[in-house]
Amino acid sequence: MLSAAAAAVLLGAASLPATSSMRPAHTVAIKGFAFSPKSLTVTAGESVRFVNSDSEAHTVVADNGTFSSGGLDTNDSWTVRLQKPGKYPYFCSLHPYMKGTIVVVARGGH
Ligand SMILES: [Cu+2]
Repeated sequence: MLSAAAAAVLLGAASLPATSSMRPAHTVAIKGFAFSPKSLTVTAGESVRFVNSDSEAHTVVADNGTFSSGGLDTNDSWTVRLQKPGKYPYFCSLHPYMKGTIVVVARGGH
């Protein structure tokens, strides 16, 4: 049986609203030409916010093309929500040696 909160998340997944009241569940810092944490595990549908703290611009691009942030200048942030469980390696297209991974696990598996 679903709680009200879980039902709301499911509704959100269907219509993809990016409301400001929805706080990101996870943050990845981009600092010193690296993603931190380098590997992050989230539950399907949770938000992952990337914040660029470097003086250089960076991007966040999935190896498989699932997502692409576009250029993030200093202090810019960008949020992605992945609905499909799986492993999502990503990199910075401006500095391809910058790599990270988001692992998405299915909801309700615990
Ligand atoms: Cu970069």
